Amino acid sequence: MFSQLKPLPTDPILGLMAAFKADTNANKIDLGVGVYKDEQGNTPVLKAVKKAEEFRLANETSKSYIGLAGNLDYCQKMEELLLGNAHPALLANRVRTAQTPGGTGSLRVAAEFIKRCNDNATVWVTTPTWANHISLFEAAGLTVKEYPYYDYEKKGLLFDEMVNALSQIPAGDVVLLHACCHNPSGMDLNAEQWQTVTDIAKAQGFTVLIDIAYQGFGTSLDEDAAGLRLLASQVEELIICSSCSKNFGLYRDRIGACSIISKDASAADVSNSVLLSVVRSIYSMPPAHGADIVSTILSSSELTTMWHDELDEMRSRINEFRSLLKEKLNDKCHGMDFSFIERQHGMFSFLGINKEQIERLQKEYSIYIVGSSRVNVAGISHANIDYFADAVAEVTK
Ligand code: PLP
Ligand code: TYF
Repeated sequence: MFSQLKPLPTDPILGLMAAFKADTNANKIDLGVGVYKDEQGNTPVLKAVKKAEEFRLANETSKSYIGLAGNLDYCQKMEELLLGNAHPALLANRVRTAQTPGGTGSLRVAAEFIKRCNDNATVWVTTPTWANHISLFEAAGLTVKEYPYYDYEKKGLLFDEMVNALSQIPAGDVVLLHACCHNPSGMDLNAEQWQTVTDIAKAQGFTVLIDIAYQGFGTSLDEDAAGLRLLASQVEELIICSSCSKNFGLYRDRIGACSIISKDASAADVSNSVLLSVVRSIYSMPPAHGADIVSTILSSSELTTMWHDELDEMRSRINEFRSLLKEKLNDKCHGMDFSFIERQHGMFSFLGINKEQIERLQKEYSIYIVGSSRVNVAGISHANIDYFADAVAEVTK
């Protein structure tokens, strides 16, 4: 039976990780996979996480099953982190949340949930988007289509084109929006644009799915969720797929959440029963560790302060290097303008260089960036920024 199988290509981003590991050049730079790195190029466990893990080791009393929705305290804390403490949707008891294995698990659960709502739903994603979005929704048997988003020429948003496209999407379809730190472009909507999109969603009646994988990496925990909170206060139904991989640095512990907002409390109970049925049919119950860590941190004011400080430090470092990178590249690459890097948010921006130049960076300089020219700004440090900017100047000459 297995002999029928044809080999499939690997994920290009994860492939870069392996190629980087195997490279013996001492000057090599990894700007590929979206993982935060400190000045030394490490991705350390956050101090707040270590403290919470110590607490857990000392206090865990059982390894019994945790239930379909996972850790309920974690689910509640995530709703508050995403929506803010006194959001009207929370006060009206319209939100139901399941702990999921990472943001990816959340998206996969959401895809099955959408399929149960409407077998014929089309999911609309930004051009471009995180490649996994497309495969995750297609894996659930949904059709995926794209709407204009990033302007590769002007390095901004194609907002008018986006508005035109969204204005044609009917009720029964789903529109995926990145809450902040758009992957891969770094280009986010401003407050006015969020309001416009919300108005279109209300007029058209389509359902919005918000993917929030970088809360706290853009401007602040609250600012990065402002668009999501606006939508949640003005539309009847919303799906939120969140991840603690980046902001808690819990990547390999696979911790995220899928939150469904319904039109009222009783509709929310129905949605919840379907959400949990989907969970049961995929993995039954999520693993406990990551959720315990997050709920321990968010239950302690001391650990929450520690986490906020560590998150602020990560964001500040990224933003510092956005500015430095812009300066160095503008300085060294004559006739090119990299000021867009400073206007974008989160770990990613497209350099806007071509395939051949990207290949030269890898072959001649051991600088690894994704084939779309997406760079992870967190991979830049004081130690490598000149080497990087000189290499970009050389290949773009
Ligand atoms: N959504 C986006 C846009 C992402 O970039 C990622 C990956 O980092 C995820 C979701 C899911 O991340 P994870 O499954 O590691 O929590
Ligand atoms: O885009 C990124 O780099 C992150 C990490 O299959 C990632 O979102 C990349 C590929 C993948 C899973 C996670």
